[in-house]
Amino acid sequence: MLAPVYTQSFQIGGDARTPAREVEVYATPQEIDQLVGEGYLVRENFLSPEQIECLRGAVDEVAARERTDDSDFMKSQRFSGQFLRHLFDKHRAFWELLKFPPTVSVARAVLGPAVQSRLSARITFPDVPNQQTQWHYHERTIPNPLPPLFVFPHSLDVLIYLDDLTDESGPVALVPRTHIGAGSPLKEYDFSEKEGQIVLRLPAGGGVFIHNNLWHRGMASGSKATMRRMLALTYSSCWLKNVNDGKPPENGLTQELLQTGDSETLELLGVGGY
Ligand SMILES: O=C(O)CCC(=O)C(=O)O
Ligand SMILES: [Fe+2]
Repeated sequence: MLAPVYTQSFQIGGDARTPAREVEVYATPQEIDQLVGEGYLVRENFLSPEQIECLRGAVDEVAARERTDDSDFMKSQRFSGQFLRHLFDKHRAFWELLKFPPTVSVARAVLGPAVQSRLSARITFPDVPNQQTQWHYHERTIPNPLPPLFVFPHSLDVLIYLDDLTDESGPVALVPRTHIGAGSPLKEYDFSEKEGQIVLRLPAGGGVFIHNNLWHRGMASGSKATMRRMLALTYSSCWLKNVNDGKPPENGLTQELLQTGDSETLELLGVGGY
């Protein structure tokens, strides 16, 4: 299993009266450099078999609850599959990932110690071929021309796969280094092969960290598609707006955590830390 490799100490605001924050980083300094420079870092073993089972059950439960007869999740050409949002609010099993050291420590190493997170999922289904997403990146906020004091929206997604990522279920593709600078805009309905693209096939429980501006796409499932459940765990500095598609549920489960959680929990939920 993954383990901490080194400790990074952060003194905030140069104020020695505030205790430094120590982060036990679950990656080597070389891996951190690769994530920052190339825009991605692969992990084959985020989760144990027990954790995979538990998270699959939670995804299935929420997916069944949200599926309706008029669900249009198979109809989108650009992003097919069923998308689930605000998952910390929808099932307690996901709380396992709220303070998950193998991911949050890496997020803190590259973004700073005060990060917030959110959790989404994408599910594609057995026996439905050609489920895929177009090329895209997540923080589509960079103006052209670039204003001189523009703050780059650095954030990090951890794509965690609860099923094997194969040619049948649909690998994930990414283009290293496309997260740097303003990049060139991608067009809608772009499924083309990109120069330098990397195609990842991974065992269940593995995944990949990506910078949120990295070009990536979920590739098409094959003619005998198998179940494919992906979790997207997103981290950003806690002072950046924590935007999630879709409305949060009324009386979501995190209401309880907001009442009882410690300061780290509140920070991870986007309350405090700034
Ligand atoms: O399913 C995948 O592998 C990637 C999906 C994706 O990029 C997304 O949902 O934003
Ligand atoms: Fe994506």
